[in-house]
Amino acid sequence: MNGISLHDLSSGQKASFAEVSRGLGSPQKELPCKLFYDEVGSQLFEQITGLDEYYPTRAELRIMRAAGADIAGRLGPDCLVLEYGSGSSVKTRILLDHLKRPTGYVPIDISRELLQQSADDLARTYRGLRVFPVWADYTRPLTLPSDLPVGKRRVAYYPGSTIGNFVPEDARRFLAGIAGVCGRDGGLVIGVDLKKDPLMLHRAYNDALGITAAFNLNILTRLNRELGANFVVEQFRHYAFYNPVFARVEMHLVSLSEQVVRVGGVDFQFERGESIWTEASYKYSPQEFAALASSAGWNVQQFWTDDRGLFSVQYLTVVD
Ligand code: AVI
Repeated sequence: MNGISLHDLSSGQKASFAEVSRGLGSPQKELPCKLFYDEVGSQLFEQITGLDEYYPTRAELRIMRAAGADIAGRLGPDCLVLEYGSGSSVKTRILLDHLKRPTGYVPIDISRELLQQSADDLARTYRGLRVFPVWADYTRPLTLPSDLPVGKRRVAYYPGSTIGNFVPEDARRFLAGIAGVCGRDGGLVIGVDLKKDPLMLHRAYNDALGITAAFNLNILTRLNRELGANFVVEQFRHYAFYNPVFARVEMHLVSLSEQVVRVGGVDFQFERGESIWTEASYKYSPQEFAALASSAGWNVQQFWTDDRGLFSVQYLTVVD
């Protein structure tokens, strides 16, 4: 069975040599974190979400279970739900379980396999729900399918604190873009990870089983496969730490030796100890996030948190 057909805005979604060579050619070498999510990386991320140390997914699920009915009540009946970075859509089910007559569900994701599977699963579970999966890099401006049903209002769902993976200025631009897509009366339900004990953060990104390390290092394997690079993965070390000055966890891949790596026919020199910065994961206080949202055209209407105050789910509306 082929399943629901995907709206393909992905251009094949291979790593872009231009983007990669720009990143590796910078004084602080860097790679975009969206490159984590090939098939293997997406599976590793799913494993991360179940790790003892990785508290965000469990905390967010707890909040969604406790507040799902309240959230759905605020969104109201007959809305069109757009989900950015839908992944395996586990939290979405909680929302859909409570929503009244959603006119459609539009999951948007960079990982083709996960998107196809979750779109098919959701359509099977929620009979009558119209599902319009869009395979795309949602961090870029995208034109949604023109045949989406018109609901009473458009609401976006952006769980997982993936907003933390943007530097604040890009986060502002991205949130403003969602406000434009949702339009007047639009709503946004967003998961936002909160500032906390740095040791807890450290453990969350340095798990004992080494799954986060494998997730980080997989980016090199991907470049070897897709861009004909010759990274020797064992010559790099996963290194993640919380930087309280910028309130972000930084993930790096540190070169264990002086070496030259060829990517798409171009040589890149690495000193021993030099790093490639692969991800930033910003943590916010409630006030800081409200200020960011407001600068992007959103008002925070409601804020839910778990009993330990680790994570938040927030309901925002477009400023009139
Ligand atoms: C997807 N994103 C919110 C995760 C995070 O926590 O920043 C990605 C991740 N990186 C390492 N572990 C999980």
